[in-house]
Amino acid sequence: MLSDEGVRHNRNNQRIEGGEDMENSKTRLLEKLASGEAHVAVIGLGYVGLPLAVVFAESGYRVTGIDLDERKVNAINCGSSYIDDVSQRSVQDLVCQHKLSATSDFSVIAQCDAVSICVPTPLRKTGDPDISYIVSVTEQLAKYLLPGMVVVLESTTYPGTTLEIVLPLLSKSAHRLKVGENFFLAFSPERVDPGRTDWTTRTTPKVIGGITPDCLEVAKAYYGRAIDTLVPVSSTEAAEMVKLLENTFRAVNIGLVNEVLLMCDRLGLDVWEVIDAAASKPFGFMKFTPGPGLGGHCIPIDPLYLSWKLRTLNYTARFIELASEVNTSMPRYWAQKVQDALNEAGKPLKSSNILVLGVAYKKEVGDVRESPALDIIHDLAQKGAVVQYHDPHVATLSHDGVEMSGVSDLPAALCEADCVVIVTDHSVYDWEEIRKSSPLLVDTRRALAQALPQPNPGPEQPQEPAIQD
Ligand code: SAJ
Repeated sequence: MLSDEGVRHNRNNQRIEGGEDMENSKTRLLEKLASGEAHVAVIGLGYVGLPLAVVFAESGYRVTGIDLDERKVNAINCGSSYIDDVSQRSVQDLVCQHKLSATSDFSVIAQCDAVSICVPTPLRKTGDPDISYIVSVTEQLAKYLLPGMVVVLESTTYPGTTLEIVLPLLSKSAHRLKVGENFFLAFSPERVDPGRTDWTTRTTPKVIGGITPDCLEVAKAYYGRAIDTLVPVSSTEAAEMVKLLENTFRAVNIGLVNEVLLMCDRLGLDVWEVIDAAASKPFGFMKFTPGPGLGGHCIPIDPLYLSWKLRTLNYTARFIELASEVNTSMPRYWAQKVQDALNEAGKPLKSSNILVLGVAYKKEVGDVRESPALDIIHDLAQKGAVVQYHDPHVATLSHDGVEMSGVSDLPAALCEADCVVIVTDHSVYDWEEIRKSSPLLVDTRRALAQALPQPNPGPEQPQEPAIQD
């Protein structure tokens, strides 16, 4: 966070003109936020932006969502939600009450008091951060930014983005803006966990850091109306780092538990038994589970934003890079398990019918971004297997230029498969039925443990083989 001196220094870097009455800018903005009469813009209406727009509108603000995807804009203006975690009813009611609308026209920002930016931060093909969405949206925003406004960046990014990239772009505005004086800038990372219902956008504590103390004060007033618990930190860089720690923590621990699986495989131990027993420790242990690899557009990617930033500072973030190496090796491990299972059954992988159960990156969602299932399908197909998939949440998918449609007749597909590989353990699956119908099974999630307990077959009865892992 820039101190007051920093702001004065910052001011010297900016053209100064007969200034807006600074104190008034802040006071008037705080009054609008407190009364709920503020008009808010949310840029980016995906799984983060739409829930945020809804919770802002429900708190009393008038909200205009901005997105370049006309389908999203039209859906919202028709009172329809395209995000599973946002009910149709909530969008419909808010649109009818004129508390929520959407547009692809950035000029609406000139009528707003507050703006939140919720755009993607993917990786480039080189593996480096791609903040082009943040830059392009900020350049648009700068055209319409006026004194007396607050801007909050939510997109997960490396420490320094808000201060070093967003602030200079916004300061190019024609309106002699002075951060912390007549406009306010903060960073507040999103913590949306798709599919989760126990913690929502409103109830999940939200970290927030400002460029200056006044920026933090205004951003807290902006978010405090809609979010139950705010967690203020000393700067935007600290807030950016908090988010990366959260997701790096997950990626590294998932990498560790995947390596424990590889170890147990070589030791002839049941990794699930080991983890379940370790999880009985009431303190000092947090359970993570091995699986097919690391999917989603956050956990596999966010830590690489941090390791990239540290490389620019001549530091190698070894845990991040090692975890990424282990996690990205898991699809190949499981494809080999399928080949081994078929081999045990005297069948070549080549030309065998493989059914992949679940292709979403985790259960109960329909998102296939970075899903390890795609790599497993790719590996098996490359070895000559005939691969189909079933996923109740994913009707079609395209990967490596290959378009696939999920099978619709699951019972038939189970019987026709030479091997079934469980990749995503959606709750809707009848695991007992799958266990009984599949000639050969590879279970990357220990989903079959959810099958009904088998009646005790009595002494000396052979257990049906279900290849676990
Ligand atoms: N996974 C494992 N083993 C585990 C946990 C997860 O293999 O023990 C896998 C999952 O199958 C999935 C990937 O890791 O492929 C990511 O899992 P996730 O539950 O972290 O899923 P995300 O990326 O949808 O959500 C996370 C959020 N998750 C939780 O906090 C539980 C949260 O960290 C962020 O809000 C969100 O990413 C984000 O947007 O950053």
